[in-house]
Amino acid sequence: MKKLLALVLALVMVLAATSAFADGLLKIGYVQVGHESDWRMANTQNYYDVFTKEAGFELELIDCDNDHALQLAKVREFVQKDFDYIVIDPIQTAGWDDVLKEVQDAGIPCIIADRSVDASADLYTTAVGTDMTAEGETAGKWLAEYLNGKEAKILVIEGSTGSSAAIGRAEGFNKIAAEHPEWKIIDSQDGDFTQAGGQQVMESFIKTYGADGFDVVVCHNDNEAYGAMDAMDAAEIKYGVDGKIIISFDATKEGLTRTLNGQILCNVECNPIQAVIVMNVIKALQNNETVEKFTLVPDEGFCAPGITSEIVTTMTDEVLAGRKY
Ligand code: GZL
Repeated sequence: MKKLLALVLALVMVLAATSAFADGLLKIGYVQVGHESDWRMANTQNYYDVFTKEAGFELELIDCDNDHALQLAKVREFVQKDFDYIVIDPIQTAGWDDVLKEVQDAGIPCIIADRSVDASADLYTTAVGTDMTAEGETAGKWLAEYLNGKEAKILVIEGSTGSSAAIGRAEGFNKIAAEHPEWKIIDSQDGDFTQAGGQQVMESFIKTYGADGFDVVVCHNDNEAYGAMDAMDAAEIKYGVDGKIIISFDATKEGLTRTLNGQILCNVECNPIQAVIVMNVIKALQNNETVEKFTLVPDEGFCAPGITSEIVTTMTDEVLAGRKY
């Protein structure tokens, strides 16, 4: 009888320990922008690949469908669900102070990932992301190198209005454009980082300016560039080395494939593979280590074959083969 009791007791302890271990998973809430682009899907998949139960995490990722108000509401919902960490990729930079204060008052560490917010850095634990302004500058510097003093009429298909990606890329590109009076940015419209948006804006540009009214199209991401190509194909407008100059951002696998084949002449990377960096920041915080207020995710630029550049890497089959997303 005593042996049976001891066995039952041991079993109960093992079960308790097991359930305690299961409760040992770090609960991570990721409030994601949406599913607007290939970049975004790669970023989302990367979080699922990294924040696994085997790695000691329980991830809840919410797709906010590019809706800022919904994003604020979801962060507030997450505060009630006592996550160990809340990660936010902010659709737009403005309007975050109150909700970040609520997260802070709830004692939940908050990481701003990818895009940035117009809020005091005291309101969140740390941030991880790329330098979007530098990305815009890289595009401008490459164009200056490529045009080599030639005049150019430039159209811009912007990313989602109010997003730090659109703001930063415009800021960086315009800084270089200001050094080139021979350039003229004749129009700039929001394509919302989608292929449909890019096509719609390009169609309206073609209607307004005509095939001969522009020389360069700067697209704030690859999906907008694909849409712009769709519109130019329909209007039988050539692009590439002997046509309109298309500049894009993100450098996704498809975007670099179109750079390798000469459709896109310059593609500036914005690396979506950020989850490991965020995980390492979380681990450091778990170990009570001091973390930097901002961790930069490095990126680079690429141009089509046949173009020599000091600013970006010329695409080859090997470069494309080495790309992860
Ligand atoms: C940039 C990221 C942007 C991408 C787009 O860091 O936030 O959002 O450039 C995506 O493709 O939609």
